[in-house]
Amino acid sequence: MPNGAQALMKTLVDAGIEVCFSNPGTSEMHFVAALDNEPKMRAVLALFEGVATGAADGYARMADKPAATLLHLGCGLGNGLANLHNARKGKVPIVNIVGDHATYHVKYNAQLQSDIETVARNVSPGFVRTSQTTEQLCQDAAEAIAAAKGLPGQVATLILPADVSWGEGGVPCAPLPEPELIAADDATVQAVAEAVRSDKKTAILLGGRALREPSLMAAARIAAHSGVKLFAETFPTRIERGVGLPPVERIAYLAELATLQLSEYDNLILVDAKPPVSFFAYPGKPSDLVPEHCTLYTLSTPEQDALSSLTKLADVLGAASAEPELQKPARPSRPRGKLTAEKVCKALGHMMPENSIIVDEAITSGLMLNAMTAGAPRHDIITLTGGAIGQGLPSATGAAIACPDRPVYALIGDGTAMYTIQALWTMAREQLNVTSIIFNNASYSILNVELERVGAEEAGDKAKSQLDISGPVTHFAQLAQSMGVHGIRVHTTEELLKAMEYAQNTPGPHLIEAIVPESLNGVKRKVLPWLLRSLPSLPRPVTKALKQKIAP
Ligand SMILES: Cc1ncc(C[n+]2csc(CCOP(=O)(O)OP(=O)(O)O)c2C)c(N)n1
Ligand SMILES: [Mg+2]
Repeated sequence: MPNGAQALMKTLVDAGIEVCFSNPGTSEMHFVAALDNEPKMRAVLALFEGVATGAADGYARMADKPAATLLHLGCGLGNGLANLHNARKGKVPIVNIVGDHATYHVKYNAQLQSDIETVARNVSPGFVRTSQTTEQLCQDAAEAIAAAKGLPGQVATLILPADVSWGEGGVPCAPLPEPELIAADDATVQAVAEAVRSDKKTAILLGGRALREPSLMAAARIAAHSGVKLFAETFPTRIERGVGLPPVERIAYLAELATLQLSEYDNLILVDAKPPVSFFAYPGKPSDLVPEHCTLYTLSTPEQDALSSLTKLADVLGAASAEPELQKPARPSRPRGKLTAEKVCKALGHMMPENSIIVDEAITSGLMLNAMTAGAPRHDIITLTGGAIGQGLPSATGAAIACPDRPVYALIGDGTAMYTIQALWTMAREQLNVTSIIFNNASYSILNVELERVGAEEAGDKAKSQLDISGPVTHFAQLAQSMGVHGIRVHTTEELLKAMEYAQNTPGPHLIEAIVPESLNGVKRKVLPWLLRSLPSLPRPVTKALKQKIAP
């Protein structure tokens, strides 16, 4: 008879969970020992729990199945919470295994004793369970896995007391049957089809899994046939794009620009997406970005299957054989001159190979990323779904483990990079094909923009110092070297291109630290809030041109 941990390991791999991102402690030792009995389980050590959880997120986005995390009690789980939050918002499946004290030890309130379930509930509202007996453990695990994998994907947390783990008499459990995918019902499809056929201006907002190729193609056929506009949500979990795929305009991060994008539509059809809302509240500005005159329709919810719902809609509209608009090749030219964040994005668009995976956590330095890569060969972009920074380097780690044959580019702000910089160590240890590009602008630049936008203009030196990371300036290339990652600092566009070419031709992880000015600095930063405020009073062609300039 296996012990609990051994049976749990078998239950996990039988359900297709083959990677465990771990940061263990004493209470997880039997699980750690059980790794040796299970050749199908790959164990990947992370030096901070936020790296383990972010890697599990990036892995699942690319592998289309969950990984497990192994975390140490409430404190370990707490350290991993921000990236579990990003996974939750992205509807990404993850199975957390959180070790706990032995059941009989709890009453002594030892040092690490804490309320793990309360910590877990925030990111795992649909499934938190403390397994009570070794016999029951694997049934609990199978249910956790099923909860994580069902639509919408979610974070499931299984708490594993040490005695349940080491106890004899574990019984591996076969995977539970996969639930059937449910398409939108006929009445809903008919109502949406009527909206599309009406003479009102109609847009479809695609989110979640609707941003993957099959759904995009179905939506693009509908667009080609019926003239509806296609939008993508602001922060896609994973969007497939580039040459040969339908181009889709993303809703802008800046609420004023999003309002502008949506203002001309009378109907908005949601497909695996929420109605757009402002990222933050700003004094005197609306939170709800759907125009008042606009009618909302939901073709399919995150619990339903976007692809079969869109296919049904296309059939009802007679759009099934329409010729979709597809992106043509259009790479930017090789950048030259002074190095800027925009030129880094341009260099990427110029040279990235087909099937690249881009993890975008470049914050203000990535303003031009979408435009510069739109006509590049086919690729995926992963974004910061929950707004909790420190996701990019871990996520790139997980994506590279899911897709070892695909180049991964992690585009990361310098402030953001410092939250989970330990991911570099895991990239080196696992020899992952990740090129991390850090935009060192020595600033929390976006917060300086936000400072002006929220109207807190009287900020003095003490306030401004909280948004300034220029003293000391972090040396990311040296940090990378110290963790076994080839690292180089570049000051010019030529140096950047050389470093990118070297990274492309040399397997294993690389870090390129680009010393760049802030994308929104000086006059631009001062003018932006004023410009955004005046958008509603400007003529439409002018506002469209401005949107194109600020956030193409
Ligand atoms: C977990 C978490 N902590 C803090 C923040 C607030 N925050 C948003 S962006 C940012 C700084 C980003 O700086 P950087 O990565 O350098 O990008 P830049 O603004 O310079 O483009 C901070 C601290 C957040 N979003 N999430
Ligand atoms: Mg910065």
